[in-house]
Amino acid sequence: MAGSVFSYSTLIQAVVTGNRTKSVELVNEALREGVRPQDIVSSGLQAGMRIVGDKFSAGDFFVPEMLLAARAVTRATEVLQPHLSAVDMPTLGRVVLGTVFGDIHDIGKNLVTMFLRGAGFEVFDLGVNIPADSFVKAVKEHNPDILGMSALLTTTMSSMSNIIKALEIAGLRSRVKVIVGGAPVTQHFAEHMGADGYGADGGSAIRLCRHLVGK
Ligand code: B1M
Repeated sequence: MAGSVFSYSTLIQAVVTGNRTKSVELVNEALREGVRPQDIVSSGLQAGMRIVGDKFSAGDFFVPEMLLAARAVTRATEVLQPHLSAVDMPTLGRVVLGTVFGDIHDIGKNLVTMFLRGAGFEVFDLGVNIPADSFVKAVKEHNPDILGMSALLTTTMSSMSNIIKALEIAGLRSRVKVIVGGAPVTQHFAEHMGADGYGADGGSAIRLCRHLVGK
């Protein structure tokens, strides 16, 4: 729209109402106006998703509304992808990442993947609903510096410790650093279950991974 000025509240509203077309249009508008992609994610897309979650908790929204909002964010994220990706950067390290078994939430994991790739990490994204043995198999196959697990449900975050145990049984635990994240996960939980680090968001995941690979 000629002469329009991007506002976060309009983008948040588009996400909350699950309006894909408007979300994409507004992200493009923000990019044209020079807004940082990272800020579009945190102050626009993620802020909208927080409101969707609150409405779901309050019983004002149901799964279909969450799904529509998720699709709007996924489309908007696709537009942001090239702006978050690294060009001709030396590889900082290799990361294998996935959402744990029983959990199909992937927006946060996809964003972390994009942020890490943007920072120069080589990332193997295993997808969602990944059982412990598939994480172990991927560590054997890709020999990563870091294994990342994402969980959005209080019922699935507990399986993260089983994956660490499975790595120990396979004799791989000392070969790979383990990081965890997702809305219900905390620093305390990460330390308690034996992870090497916790990332609250894409930016902190970058800082954490750089620290763990010593770069
Ligand atoms: Co669901 N869901 N959901 N959901 N959903 C939550 C998580 C919930 C908190 C909503 C609520 O009640 N307020 C609630 C969980 C409650 C709990 O566990 N105590 C919930 C529920 C209950 C459910 C179902 C059980 C609902 C049902 O069927 N009755 C069901 C479960 C399905 C399953 O997984 N088996 C379900 C389904 C869904 C949809 C499919 C509809 C959809 C997901 C679509 C998709 O992902 N493709 C969905 C959505 C969209 C949400 C909310 C609204 C938004 C999640 C999101 O995308 N956030 C969510 C409420 C909320 O989180 N406030 C909710 C935006 C995203 C950018 O943030 O994922 O936190 P996040 O990722 C961040 C950080 O956490 C961090 O960085 C990311 C970027 O900054 N991070 C990492 C994430 N992973 C990381 C890994 C790292 C480091 C950092 O290192 C490895």
